[in-house]
Amino acid sequence: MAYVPIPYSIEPQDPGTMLAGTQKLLAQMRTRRSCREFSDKPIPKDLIESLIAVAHTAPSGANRQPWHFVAVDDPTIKKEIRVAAEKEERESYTNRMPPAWLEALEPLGTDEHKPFLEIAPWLVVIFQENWVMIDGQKQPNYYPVESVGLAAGMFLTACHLAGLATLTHTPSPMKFLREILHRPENEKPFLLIPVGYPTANCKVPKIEKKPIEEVLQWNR
Ligand code: IYR
Repeated sequence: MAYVPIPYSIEPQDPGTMLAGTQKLLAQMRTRRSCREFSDKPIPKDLIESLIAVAHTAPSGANRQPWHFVAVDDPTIKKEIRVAAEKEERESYTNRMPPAWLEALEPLGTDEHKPFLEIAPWLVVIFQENWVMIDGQKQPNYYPVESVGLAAGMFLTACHLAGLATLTHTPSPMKFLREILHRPENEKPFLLIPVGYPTANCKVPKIEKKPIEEVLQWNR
C-alpha cells in the first residue's frame, strides 16, 4: 500500500496549562485501583462500545490493530467463564504457582474464587491476533503483545475516567476463553477485564506505587 501523507497538528497549549492539566490527570489516575468487589449495577452497551472505541485508537505495529474485543453481559456466558476460570485458578493456586509466587500475591489477598466474573455487569475480553490472512496468505502481525498492551492500557484509563472500576484478570491458562467465546485460532486471549462499579463497601489492598525516583532516570 502506498504512503499517503496527510496534514497533522495539535492545538497548542502553553506549558503552564499543560502542567496543570497533567497534574489534574495524575491526581485522577492515582485513584485508579484494581477492583475485585463489583456491584451488579448495569452499564449501558453504548458506554461499553465508546470505551472500547477509545482502546481501538491505540497505535499498533504496522497499524495492524491486532486486537479483538469481546464484550459479554450474557449471564449464562459469564457463568461459564467463571466456572472455567475458577477450575484453572484452583489448580494454579493448589499445584501450579510456586511458593515464591504465592508469597508475592499475599498482599493482594487473591485466591481461586472469582465471583466478580458473574457479578460485574460486563466482562470485556481482549484477544491478541497473532496473524492474519492477507490475499490468501498467512501473515504475521508485528509487535502484537505491545500493541494489545497499549490498547488495554487505554481501555483501563478510559474506564477509570468514566467513573468505572476494572480488573486486569489473567486466569491461567486462559485458552478456555477462545472456546467459550468462539474466537478463531489466530487469536489468543490477552486479558479478561470485568467492568462495573465497586460495591458500596468495596475494599482494595493497601499497596503503593514505588516513588517516581525509583522508576525514572534522567540523562540531561
Ligand atoms: N491469576 C491469579 C493469580 C494472580 C497472579 C498475578 I501476577 C496477580 O497480579 C494477581 C493474581 C488470580 O487472578 O488470582
